[in-house]
Amino acid sequence: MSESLLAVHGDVARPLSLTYDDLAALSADAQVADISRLDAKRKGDAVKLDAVLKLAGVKPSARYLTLHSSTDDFHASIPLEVVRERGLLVYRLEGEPLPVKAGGPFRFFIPDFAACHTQEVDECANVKFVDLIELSQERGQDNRPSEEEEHAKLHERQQGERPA
Ligand SMILES: Nc1nc2c(c(=O)[nH]1)N[C@H]1C(S)=C(S)[C@@H](COP(=O)(O)O)O[C@H]1N2
Ligand SMILES: [Mo]
Repeated sequence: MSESLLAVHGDVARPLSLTYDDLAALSADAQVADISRLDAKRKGDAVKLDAVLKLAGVKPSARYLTLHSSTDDFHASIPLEVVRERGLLVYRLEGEPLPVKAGGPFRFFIPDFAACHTQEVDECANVKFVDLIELSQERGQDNRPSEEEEHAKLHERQQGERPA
């Protein structure tokens, strides 16, 4: 059991606060088992972002989706339309909540991301430890590193954090 919550706020009809059990209880067509089938370097089970957005009832006014991690104050804001269909939320590994070292308890994942900071939706937008998904009309908070050097430092730090 995990007490961690994934909130969905902003331009939605029904603000949500989801647990591991809530995601696990979503219907079979919302589930994407074993994401290593999509990317050999990734592990775990996910739910479709779209299923969560439908649950929340995203308003037509929403144009941006912002992924917030208060754990390390990391944020990425991306146009909703480009991730609505293909975005995933990884939440389970081997029948347990996704561990922090794998970016859990909730990790955003876009299977076919572009290289780091090349586009609005790049690998850097695969936000780990997501605790809030915010829908808005305008672009939200985004502190993905824009400078090559700053970005290289962030990657170095993350290498250290990654499991051996
Ligand atoms: N919370 C959080 N998520 C994050 C980051 C971060 O520093 N904090 N770094 C991003 C960047 S820059 C990249 S390239 C990917 C790297 O994911 P990986 O370590 O699983 O390869 O995570 C992204 N998600
Ligand atoms: Mo990155």
